[in-house]
Amino acid sequence: MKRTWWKEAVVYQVYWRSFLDTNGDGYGDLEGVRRKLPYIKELGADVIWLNPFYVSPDKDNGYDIADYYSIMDKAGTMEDFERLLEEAHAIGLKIILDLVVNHTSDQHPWFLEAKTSIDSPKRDYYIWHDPINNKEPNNWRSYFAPSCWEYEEESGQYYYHSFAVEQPDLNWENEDLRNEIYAMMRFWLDMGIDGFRMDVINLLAKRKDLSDVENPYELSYLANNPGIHDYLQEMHEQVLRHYDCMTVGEIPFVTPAEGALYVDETRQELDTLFHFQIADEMPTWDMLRFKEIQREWYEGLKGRGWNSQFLNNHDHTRQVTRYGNDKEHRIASAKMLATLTHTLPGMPYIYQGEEIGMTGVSFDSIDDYQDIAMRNRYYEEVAKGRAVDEVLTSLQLLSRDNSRTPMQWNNQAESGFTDGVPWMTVNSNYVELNVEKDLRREDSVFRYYQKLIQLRKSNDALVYGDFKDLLPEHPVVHAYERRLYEDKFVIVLNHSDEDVVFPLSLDIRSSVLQNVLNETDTLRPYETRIYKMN
Ligand code: TEU
Ligand code: CA
Repeated sequence: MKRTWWKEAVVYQVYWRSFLDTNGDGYGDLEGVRRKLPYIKELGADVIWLNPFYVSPDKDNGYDIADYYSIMDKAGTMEDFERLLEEAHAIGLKIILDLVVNHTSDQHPWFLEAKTSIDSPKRDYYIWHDPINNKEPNNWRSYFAPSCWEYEEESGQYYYHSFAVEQPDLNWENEDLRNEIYAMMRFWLDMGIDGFRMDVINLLAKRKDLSDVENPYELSYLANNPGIHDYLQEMHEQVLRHYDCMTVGEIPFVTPAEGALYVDETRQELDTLFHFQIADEMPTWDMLRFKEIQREWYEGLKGRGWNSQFLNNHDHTRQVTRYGNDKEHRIASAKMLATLTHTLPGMPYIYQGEEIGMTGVSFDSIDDYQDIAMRNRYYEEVAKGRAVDEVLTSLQLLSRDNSRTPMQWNNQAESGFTDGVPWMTVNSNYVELNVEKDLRREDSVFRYYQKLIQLRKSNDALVYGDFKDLLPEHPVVHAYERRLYEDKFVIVLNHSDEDVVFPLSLDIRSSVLQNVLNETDTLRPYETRIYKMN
């Protein structure tokens, strides 16, 4: 496929509010990101994705935007952002921003105006419906609430929200609204940003048939509705094609066939996507399913469009906790998972802290959890009469707060994240698990990431090479090759707590990168080897 800078890039996701606090208010900030640019550069990343920092009541940590053109106080000022962007560019790092245009905050001036009367010109920027039989129009749930309809007293109508009540969905059928969004995108692109990560971008078009669904919990009816590709093609035509930028769409509920419609290069919509087949279908590791998902996406996008690889982010529990073994084999399994995201086909994404193998948390009380998704669900279930302990335990493993605890920089107070009181409790393992320690050790997770990234950068086969699963049926070993012309790599890894016999015949002592010191024909727990075959 055609070469582009972004296909070769590694993205580092910065959840800035948990990254580095420089003014003692307990929240990370843009100035903190700026100070750590050399760190991100040293790791080897090329692009930084910043989670939303726009003015927001912060009910959903910035995903409820009240002003697309200014920066919230917690994050800093526009000057801070301009300085960050300039210094990033000066050292060869690009920055992409979160584009959240499926919904706004209920405090956005558009919504405040829309609420005032049915005749307000902004009314149609949102989605309204009369009650049916004196209640919600149907049984659809939202991501964060029992219904996607919220009653608005003054007008006697319901408004539609795919997420929290405080996040009303925008009406993309309205042309004025679409033009406002395109203008806003141009504003940031003209400032020099390098692209967008597009929040739930496949939710923009809404289902027209309002009948009840059989299983409201399954939520896929919120996404991929007719009209979505028209909006994305228009957005490309109006905005994206005029800039040298990259776009990655957050696209839940897609199979490879549907995913290809978003990223097929001839269709002029998005560059790449996050699909959630792993995150949503694998609460814990499932090797055969994982292999199948990788094969299907490779085949589905082959020669057409570009995938992304990630195993965690700010919404999904840290990968070493969810998919590795964060107790006996934390370091080996963190390196093994890294190898997967950096050598399978697609752009690798690193979520801050992953590069030192940070782990998830389980707090004892709901009061320590901040995540609106978890809190709303907790209170909904408790109200049904379920025992509080049982509800808490059932929500812990997948709570979004698992990945939102502050970055662990060193073993000083609050892990060096803040001089004040952190907005969210620091994981108590920071004394042993922190950046400073990893930087001192040659065999650390951080050093392994560096080597992995360098290996990928110096070998096009790991970026553009064909993919072949060598052991589709093996329950714990994943072995696959990446081949570009005469260059071939074989990656072999053992995803288990037990030793296994090395299952391929090749010169086992010639690996170019390995996460465990071992040259025998037995793979140790989580052992991973990369071989270059010529
Ligand atoms: O997340 C949307 C979301 O919840 C899903 O994409 C989910 O991760 C997926 O279906 C897999 O389970 C985005 C943001 O990342 C999140 O932080 C926001 O809360 C949400 O949109 C609303 O803006
Ligand atoms: Ca701060």
